Amino acid sequence: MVLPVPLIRLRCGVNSYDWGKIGSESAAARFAAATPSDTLAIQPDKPYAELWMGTHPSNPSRDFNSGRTLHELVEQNQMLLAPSIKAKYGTKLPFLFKVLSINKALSIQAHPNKKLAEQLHAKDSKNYPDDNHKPEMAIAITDFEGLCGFRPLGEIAHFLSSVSSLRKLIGDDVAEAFITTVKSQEGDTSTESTAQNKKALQSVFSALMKSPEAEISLAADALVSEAANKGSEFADGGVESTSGVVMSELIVRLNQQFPKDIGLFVLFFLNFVKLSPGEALFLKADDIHAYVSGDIIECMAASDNVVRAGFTPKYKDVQTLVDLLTYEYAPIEEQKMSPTEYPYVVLNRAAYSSGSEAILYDPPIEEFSVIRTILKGDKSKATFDPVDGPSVVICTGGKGRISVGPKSEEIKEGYVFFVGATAELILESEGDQEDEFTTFKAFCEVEDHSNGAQL
Ligand code: 9C2
Ligand code: ZN
Repeated sequence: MVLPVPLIRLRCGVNSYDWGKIGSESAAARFAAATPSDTLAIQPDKPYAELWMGTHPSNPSRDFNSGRTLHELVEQNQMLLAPSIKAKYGTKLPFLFKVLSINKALSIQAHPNKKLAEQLHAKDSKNYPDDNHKPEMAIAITDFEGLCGFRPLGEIAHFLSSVSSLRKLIGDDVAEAFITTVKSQEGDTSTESTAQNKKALQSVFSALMKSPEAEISLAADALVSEAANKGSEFADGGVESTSGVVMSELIVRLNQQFPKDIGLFVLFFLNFVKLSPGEALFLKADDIHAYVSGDIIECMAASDNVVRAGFTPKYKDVQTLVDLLTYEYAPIEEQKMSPTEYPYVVLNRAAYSSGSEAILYDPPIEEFSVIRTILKGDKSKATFDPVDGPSVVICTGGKGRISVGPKSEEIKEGYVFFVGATAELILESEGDQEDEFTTFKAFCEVEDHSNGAQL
C-alpha cells in the first residue's frame, strides 16, 4: 500500500473569548480566515482570542481538503505520530499550539500540575476538562505585555509600605508580618530562609485573595484615585523592575477593563514583563500569570485546564489557586527563555547570505519545542532533518513553499500544516529582498532532541 505524503494542510478554529482583539485587528482571526471555511467570516465587532492548532476535542483542527479531524487522521495512520509518541501520549498530539491576540487582560491564572489536574478533572470536569498538566510557552510576535511569576519579595514589601489602599485591604498586621520576615531573611539564600519567605508570601497573598468583595471594591476606588492623583510619584516612584511601565497608568488602564477587580492589587505581587517579537517566556505547571496585551504564539501540553482568580467573567476558583501555587519568587529574567540556533537544519546559500535563521525554543519538558524560521529574500531554503514525532507549522508573515517529498504547497500568512513523523521538511521563501517568510514549527520527540543524541 502506498501511504499518503505526510504533509496535511489544516483548517483551524478561532475562539471568541472576551479578551480577544476585535475583528481583523486580531491576528488569530486573520490567520484562521486565511483558510477558507463555511463557518468563519470575521465580524468587525467581535473579539477573536485564540487560534487552536491540534487535536484537542474542544476545538479540533481539520484536514482542509477532506474535512476530517486531525485526530481521526492520526488515529487511523498512527505512523504520522511515531511509535514512541503513541506509546507515551496515545493517539493524539502531545501539544496544543495556538496564536493568541490579546486586547485586554486574560484572567489571573495558573495551570495545575498533572496530579492536581487529575483530581480536579475527576471532581469537576465541566471547569477542568482535562486530566493533564499544561506547562506553556509564549513567544511574542508583536510587542507583548504580561504579568508572570511572583516578584522578588523586596518589591512586594515596598508596595505594601508605600501603597496605602493595598496595605489597608490586606491589614496592617499581615502586611507588617510579611515586611518583617522579608527584612530578617535579606541576603540569606539558605533553604530554610527561602521556605520562611515562601510561607510569608503565601499568608499575605492568601489574605489579599480572600478579602471580602465589599472591601475590595472600596479599596479599589481608593487605589485608582491614589494612582490617578500621584502619577509617576505613585508608590514612591515604584520599583526598578517596573521601570518599563508606569504603575499608576497600568492600574488606571486595567481598572477600565475590569473595574474594582481584585486583580488590580495582584499587580503588586507579580512581575510585569514586556517582550519584543521573538522573545519568549516559559511557565511551568503551578506558575501564576496573566497576559495583558499583544499577539503571541503559545505552545502547551495538550490541556485546557485553567484555575482563575481575577480579571475574568469566567469561573473563578480562588481557594484552588492559592493552594496550588508554589510561591516561588524571582526576577522576571529567570522566566525568559534563551533560544539557540537550531542545529538540525540546512540553509542554502541564499538563506545564509541573506541572514536567514532557524532558532529553537526548547523548554524543560518533553511535550513540545518550537522552531522559529525567518527566511529572507527570494529562494532562501531551509531543509529540516526528520524528527521522530509530529510537527505543526504556521506561517505568520511572508510567503513561500512547504514541501515533503514529492508534495509541495503554497504557504503564506495564516496557513497551517501538519507534518508527520520522520518526514524531511523543506521551507523556501518567495518574495522580494526585504520580505521575511516567518514560520513557527511546534514538534515533539520523546527522546532528547536538544543534543541530537538519537539523530
Ligand atoms: O486558553 C487561557 C485563556 O487561559 N494563557 O484565558 O480566558 O482563561 O482568561 P482565560 C488559555 C491560554 O492558553 C493560556 O493559558 N496563558
Ligand atoms: Zn496560561
